[in-house]
Amino acid sequence: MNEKLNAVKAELEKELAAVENAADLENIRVAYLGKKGSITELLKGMKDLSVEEKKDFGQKVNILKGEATDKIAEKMQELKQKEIEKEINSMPEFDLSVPANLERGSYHPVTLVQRECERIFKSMGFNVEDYSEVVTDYECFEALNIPKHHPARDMQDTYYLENGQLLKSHTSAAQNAIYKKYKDDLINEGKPIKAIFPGRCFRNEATDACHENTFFQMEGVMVDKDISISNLIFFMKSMLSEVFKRDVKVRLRPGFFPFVEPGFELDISCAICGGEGCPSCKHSGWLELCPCGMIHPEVLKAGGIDPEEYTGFAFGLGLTRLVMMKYGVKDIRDLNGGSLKALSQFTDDE
Ligand code: FA5
Repeated sequence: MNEKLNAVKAELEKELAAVENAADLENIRVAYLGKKGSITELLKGMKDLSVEEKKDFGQKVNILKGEATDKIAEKMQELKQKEIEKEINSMPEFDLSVPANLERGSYHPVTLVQRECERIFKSMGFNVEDYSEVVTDYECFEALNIPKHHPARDMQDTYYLENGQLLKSHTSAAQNAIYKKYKDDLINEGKPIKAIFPGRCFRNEATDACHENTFFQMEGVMVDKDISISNLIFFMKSMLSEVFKRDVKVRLRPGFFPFVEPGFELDISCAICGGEGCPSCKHSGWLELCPCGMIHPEVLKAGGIDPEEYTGFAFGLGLTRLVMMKYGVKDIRDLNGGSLKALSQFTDDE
């Protein structure tokens, strides 16, 4: 048996030294370590040995099996590396002296409108905040007065990660962190909280001319003593007339969101059809653009702010829809389509 073992070992070493590609190496692995492989057969052949011999020989075969496994793995690594090097060497040389023939790129229209909104709000004293796209259930729902199993969650189904976190379905998910970040300045120094936070949002929903599964919103909040709906309307109007550089027709109607009370829907007259009705506005002549309202006392409390002393407004502007209205884009899906021809026509006015 020992001779057989030595012969298997010598044969394996010879074959490993000669093998030149990963496919042949895999065949070798199967031939030695597979179910019917020669090393496996050595183990099977031990049944006729005495107990003492079994102990001694079994140990030797196991050592050989371990060595064979390691050597094959090592060889596989070596062959793969060689294959990568071969591929790199076969690539055509990169000629640095060839003149570049690249056209200048352009900003995505969402970036242009986002920057425009940031500029407008900054000029009115708002901070611009950045927030993660991956958030916790608490940030996205619980801190916004949307407990587990609340029906409002149905409107915002999103993509969940295995660790329980989720891709944020609305920029409101940053509200709690913003309140906590600025509450001390508000309480101790009397500085109002004024912040906007644009961001990418995700929803598990069917797409159409005005709905995407990935889109941008821009949230805004203001908290201080005696903030009222009039402040909210003033800031909304100022922003829209600056973005459109003309008077735009808007309407305010009641809207329900568990994190505001009272809540409103701010719709904009559809700029694609002039209010006549078209697929972009679902034939209503109006497009839901910016829900808003007075921040719910429970949401302020969750952010560490006393609702008896402070009030505030919040809005969630549909940035991608604003882009559609500003530039007359009929189908929201064109904005994520990746067509450079379509996207490069937008230019920075600045
Ligand atoms: C919200 O997301 C609330 N967080 C907004 C809010 C903030 C209310 C603060 C009150 C206070 P809603 O689901 O309606 O609400 O979305 C807000 C806006 O985002 C919509 O008016 C629309 O302009 C845009 N939006 C929503 N879903 C989509 C979508 N699938 N594709 C493109 N835009 C969308």
